[in-house]
Amino acid sequence: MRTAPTILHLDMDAFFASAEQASKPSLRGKAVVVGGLGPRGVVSTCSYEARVFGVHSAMPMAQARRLAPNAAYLVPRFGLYRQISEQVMGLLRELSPLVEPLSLDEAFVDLEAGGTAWDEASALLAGKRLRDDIRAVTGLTGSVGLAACKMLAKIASEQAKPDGLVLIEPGTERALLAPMPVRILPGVGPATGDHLRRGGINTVGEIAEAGEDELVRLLGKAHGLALYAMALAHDERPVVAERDTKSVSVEDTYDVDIHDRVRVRMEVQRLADRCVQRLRGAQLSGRTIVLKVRRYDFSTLTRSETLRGPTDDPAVVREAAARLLEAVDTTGGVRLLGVGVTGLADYTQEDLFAQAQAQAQAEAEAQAAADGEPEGLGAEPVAAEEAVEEPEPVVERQWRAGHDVRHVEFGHGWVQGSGLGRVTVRFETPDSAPGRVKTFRVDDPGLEGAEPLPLVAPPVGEGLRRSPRP
Ligand code: DCP
Ligand code: MG
Repeated sequence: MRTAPTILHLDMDAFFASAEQASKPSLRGKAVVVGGLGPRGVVSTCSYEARVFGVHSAMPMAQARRLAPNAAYLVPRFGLYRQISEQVMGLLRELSPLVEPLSLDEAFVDLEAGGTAWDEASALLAGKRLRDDIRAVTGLTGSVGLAACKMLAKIASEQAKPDGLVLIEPGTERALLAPMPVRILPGVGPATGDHLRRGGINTVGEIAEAGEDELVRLLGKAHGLALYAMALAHDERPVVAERDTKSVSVEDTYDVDIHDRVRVRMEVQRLADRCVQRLRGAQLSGRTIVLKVRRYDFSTLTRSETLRGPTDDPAVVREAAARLLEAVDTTGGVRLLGVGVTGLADYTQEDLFAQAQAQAQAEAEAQAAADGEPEGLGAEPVAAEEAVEEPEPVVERQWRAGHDVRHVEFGHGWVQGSGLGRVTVRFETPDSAPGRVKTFRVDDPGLEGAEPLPLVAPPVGEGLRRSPRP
């Protein structure tokens, strides 16, 4: 393990709810709950003001309403959150090429690999600057943990919440972990936690005391050894750059084994095309092409080829897949074929028209996936987080709580609520004072839907608000 606290973990504070508060001045300092508002809706997250009442992520919305009846209830606006996430991830990539996002609002960064930090003082400085920059660029706060390994960097950012920074000095890890509940360790969910408790182990220190053999006896070899190592603060997991471990892929299983070599080739071409469609839909490109073949006897082979640079060109993927197939013996027949692309990179598309098309494609793919199209080779579902957004009751479909609107006379605002043929709008913008509320008929011709406004007005001179670099 490294000797300097140069692994950084960032986690934005109450992410969706903070974005809503930044967007809507009247909600700042108030209880805000974001999630599905339909009958089976669950809480995505809530502001710290709402957490005081016991509301938390994944709680049924009905329960949240009982606990915090006066909170503002809003549906998520994923487009806005994704934009903010991209800004934040951009700032992280300025620190190091080794950035490992875990979700829209959370990532590890290897500061040492980026040459940004090499000891405690430089790591602390980088962490402080990052927090300032995030605030300047997005208007939101994020908490930062710094430590010599991933596990502790994440624990540190948890301790730093909200709006703080915690650095764990190398050498102090075991003492720090010892009194903590076992659930703090990665890989300890409710089931493992219960299991350990029945074995008389409640804290991380007790895992260390129990010893390796006892852990293996309780949890089996792989899990036991891994957990014992974590309890001793041994965590050598590297920060893995974005998407390196993920893939986009498609596969088909055939009812009848395919014997005809020409037909096999055709199927592989078809799968390559579908894979590229999916890749483009997710606005990605990748360097490694993977072919998967399951033969008549269930023996399964994967073959891969890594290109010089990332591609999303159907011809390139088709050719690579065909080359890989040439090296595979299919006499006897195949029952499954798959084509995948890994080593993914963000795909930047200048052409707005193509971008719109890619978006439509991603939506179609997500729809197809939802309709039960088979997913292959552990494919990442495109826009999975969209699934949280559920259909609203009919009256609210047009005027969804929390979404932006524009009125010809009163300007920009957001839907505070609707029902009984009326819609209530609060007219305010991210940089205005808290605004006034007005009620309209749902079919008011002066009212229309609008795009979210940026939370921070774009700087006049680029970088003016960012912290100075030496
Ligand atoms: N999220 C979700 N459903 C969950 C958990 C989270 O939709 N069950 C979404 C909403 C969160 C975002 O992911 O805003 C980030 O999740 P976090 O766990 O980081 O929670 P928050 O950022 O909201 O709060 P915290 O300050 O505790 O990090
Ligand atoms: Mg968070």
